[in-house]
Amino acid sequence: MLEASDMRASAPSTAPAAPRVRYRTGPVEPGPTTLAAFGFGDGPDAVDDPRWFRVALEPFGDAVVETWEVDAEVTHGRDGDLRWSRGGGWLFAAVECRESAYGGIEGAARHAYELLSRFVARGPERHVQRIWNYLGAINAGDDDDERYKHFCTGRIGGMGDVFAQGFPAATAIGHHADRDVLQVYLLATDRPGTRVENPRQVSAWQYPRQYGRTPPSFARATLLPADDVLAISGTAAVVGHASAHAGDIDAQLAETLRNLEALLVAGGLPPGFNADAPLKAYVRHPAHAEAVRAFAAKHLPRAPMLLLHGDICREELLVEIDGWRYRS
Ligand code: 3EB
Repeated sequence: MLEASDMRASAPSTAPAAPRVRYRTGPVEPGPTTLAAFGFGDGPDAVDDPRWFRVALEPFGDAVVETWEVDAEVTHGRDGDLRWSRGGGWLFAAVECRESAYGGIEGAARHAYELLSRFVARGPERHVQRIWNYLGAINAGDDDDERYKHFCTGRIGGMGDVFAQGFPAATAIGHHADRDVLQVYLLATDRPGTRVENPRQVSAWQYPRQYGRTPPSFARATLLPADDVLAISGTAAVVGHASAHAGDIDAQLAETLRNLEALLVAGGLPPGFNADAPLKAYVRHPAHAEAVRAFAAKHLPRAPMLLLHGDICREELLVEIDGWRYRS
């Protein structure tokens, strides 16, 4: 039998590990330590559970479930348009709403961010590390009236004090499901993380006026506490503030990989995307899915890679990659 002092000595380090992100095939139900589980595209929902979230993007290839596992029991609930789960110092929160109930994309984005920031401010997990946004017809509308730009305005309007110390890493992608549906979900924790920018790129919140009235409010990546995983934002062929290689999928992929590698260096992670680097590629044109797969097979052969049909927030961008890089 262990003495109390022995038990202390053998206990894990005080900072609980970041959620483990995995892609699984076959039916998956959330278990006691599952913080969140995601299906992709149209499909039957096997469970009615606040942790189960169906992302409105169709996968290329077999159905996959993404799971986030923590080292602790998870509790969960619902609160109007918002659902949440928490455990081990980590919080998942998600909002799905109809734009038409909030006067359009700008009002819906403000609503979603208000709900999320109010909810996060009430609990101990008030450090938002990573956030995902999926909206319909992201590139519809001209110039300052493009829907993505209205989304950016609503987003900053709804971000409360919880985002005041700096923006989380983010993804914003256009879906092809019901155009009226906005989906936003986040990962937060009870300790601050470290924001990471890409020296090859102008920080998004400093983009010049030509990209819209409201610059996008996100960091390029966050190093989650306790520094064992880099959460990587949607990353595309943006150099400085400009889109590179318009119309050229292979050149955009190569530039995107340079940006991803630069983020690993900036975040102090080992180089390369190994089996502990689950990634997602958002592909604008289904005709490019094969090129993306071939690029990934050649340059990211060990990284688990999920391909999804989604529009990137600048019309000329054909592909975007996000994901995680664990220290292992
Ligand atoms: C870019 O680098 C590409 O608005 O939350 C990437 C990741 C992009 C997140 C966002 C936008 C967002 O500007 C677009």
